[in-house]
Amino acid sequence: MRPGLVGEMSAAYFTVPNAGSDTLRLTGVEIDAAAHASFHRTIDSAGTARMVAQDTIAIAPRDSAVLAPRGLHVMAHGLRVPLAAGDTVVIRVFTSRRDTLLVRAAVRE
Ligand SMILES: [Cu+2]
Repeated sequence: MRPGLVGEMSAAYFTVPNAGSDTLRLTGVEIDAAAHASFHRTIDSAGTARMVAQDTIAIAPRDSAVLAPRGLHVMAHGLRVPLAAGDTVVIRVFTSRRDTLLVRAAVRE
């Protein structure tokens, strides 16, 4: 997760594997340290990178969703606390299996 000051935006990147035999859908995301969080996708339109919101992320069986700079990511809006390198942030990801994945993300540049 990227560092940021109170009120700023930040982004988080991680990989979610789907070890199951059905498609796994990531249906939402929450971060206590941010007022709002959502999935975003970076698209390249005429040479300009632009981000669009994405409601769900589908992961095929035995595939992984890779959230990485310039691709899919979690956008955190309105940080409630400052995030500095070395901090750890807990991210809750909701899934179509009705369970919640806990991601412990290290803050770094
Ligand atoms: Cu974004």
